Amino acid sequence: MTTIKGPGAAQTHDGSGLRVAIVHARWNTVIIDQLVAGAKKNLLAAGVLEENITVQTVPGSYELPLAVQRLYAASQLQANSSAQGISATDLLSSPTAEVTGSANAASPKKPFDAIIAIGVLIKGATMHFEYIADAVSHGLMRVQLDSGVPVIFGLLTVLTEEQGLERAGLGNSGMHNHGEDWGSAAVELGLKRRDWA
Ligand code: DLZ
Repeated sequence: MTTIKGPGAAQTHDGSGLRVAIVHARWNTVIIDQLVAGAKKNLLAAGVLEENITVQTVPGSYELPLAVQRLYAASQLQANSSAQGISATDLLSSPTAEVTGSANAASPKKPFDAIIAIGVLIKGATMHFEYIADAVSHGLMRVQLDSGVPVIFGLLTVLTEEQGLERAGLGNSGMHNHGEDWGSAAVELGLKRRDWA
């Protein structure tokens, strides 16, 4: 079945000069892993260097806004710091932080050009879903507007597991992996934000 819904024709952008973070929740890991892989795939396809992609996890989606805010602040501090070798983990002072990629590298790094926040909320029997979805949506928008860094909204708010699997490209309907769109959006916004500075 054809549909008019979607991000439109793919655009080509050169992401080779960009530094991007992916922050993802660990709830609903099967779906999350696929979304993260899709985002990373399109970042790499646009030329973003593997070493310039940082992946960090948080327990659940509710933790995403703070993690995005602190990660971006840490990357700014890191860029401004004359003390080379200060790690993002040190700056975040987070006992549970798990940083992969080059956020720990001793070489100076520029602040992130975009951050992709990925979570999967699946509606349950209580009001948890509504409260978390609302708080995270507003929180991520607030971080984006307060900081000026593009925060890509990779929060799936689905009613069933099947809906989540479909949107990660794991269903039977042929729906594509939405994580890929988020990777592309991060590159486009990371570049356009420079033009809009
Ligand atoms: C508690 C909770 C529930 C019920 N469902 C989800 C979910 O579907 N997706 C998700 O990312 N996180 C969920 N969480 C965990 C919260 O986001 C959060 O991690 C905890 O409430 C601790 O703050």
